[in-house]
Amino acid sequence: MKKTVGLFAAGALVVALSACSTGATPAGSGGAAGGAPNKALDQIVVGFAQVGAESGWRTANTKDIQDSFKEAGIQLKFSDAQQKQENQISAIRSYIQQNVDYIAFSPVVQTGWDAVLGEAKAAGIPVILTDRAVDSKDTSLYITFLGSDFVKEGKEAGDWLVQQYQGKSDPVNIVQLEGTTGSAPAIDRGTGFADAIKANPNMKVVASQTGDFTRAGGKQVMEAMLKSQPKIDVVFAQNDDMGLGAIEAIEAAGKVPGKDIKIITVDAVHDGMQALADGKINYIVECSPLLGKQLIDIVKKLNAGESVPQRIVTDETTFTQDQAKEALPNRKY
Ligand code: GYE
Repeated sequence: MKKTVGLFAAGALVVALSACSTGATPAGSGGAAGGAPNKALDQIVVGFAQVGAESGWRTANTKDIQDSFKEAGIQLKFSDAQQKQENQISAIRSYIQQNVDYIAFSPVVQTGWDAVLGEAKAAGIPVILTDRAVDSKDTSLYITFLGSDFVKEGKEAGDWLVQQYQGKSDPVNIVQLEGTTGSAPAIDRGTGFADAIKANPNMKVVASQTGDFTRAGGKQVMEAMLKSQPKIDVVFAQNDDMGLGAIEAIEAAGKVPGKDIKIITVDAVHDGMQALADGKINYIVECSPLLGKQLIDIVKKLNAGESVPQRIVTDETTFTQDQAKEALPNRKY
């Protein structure tokens, strides 16, 4: 009898505690996660819902996150959504069910998250966005967004191009290989690039299509564009992998990538940097996949009851061919 009462009391305590944490966790209210859980680091559980394994960037990002959690001694539950939003939503729901302490995820597309993030909020589980943003009016659905400024990346790609053709008024025909349709980096890089070139009427994006951030996608789209476009001067690939796929298509068509057709990409992962050093790509805007340590910092701060900024922008640079040759030997990914 005594035992039964004890169990019941313990049950009541759990209910009381979770009710308390729900009330005390105003997810995304500008930073703080509410009352400090102050758990020992090895007691903290973070569920991470990754996009997939579509690119060299993603592989480096996954490795960095897994390594950083190991090093910090914080428990990580990891899932790969294979670039499907419905898989990511199920992963998040399963983390909510498992009552993890934090959910971190990189949303495959920008919209359609309000329902599941509302469920996390109701369960009192703070959500951290890494890498990609969500498009939601309700910013209380997440604590912070850690990642790059994709508009700036697109703008830097366009600025470089404008500079290359400065003083010339001949037509410059550009084709764009877009990332995953509806994803923050595809939308924002496209916006930044268009903005940078818009003052130059001779520069025209003559075709723009998604290659879904993959090498195979970039190759396929480029093959079709080489057939349908009478003259292509420049490829703007919204990531290295699609640019690398485009190089294969350009070479197969008997043209010289980097010379007959200039190529600009974003990411600066190892294979992209190698192609840049080899003269097949002309310019790369860096996008850092190394978000693991910053994610750990956020988790530690929230655990200690400290606030974090609602937006944390990653530092990054750009690379010319010469700069790539110099940077390659020390590049970690
Ligand atoms: O540029 C691309 C990846 O979201 C920043 O996703 C990331 C992008 C990255 O597939 O290679």
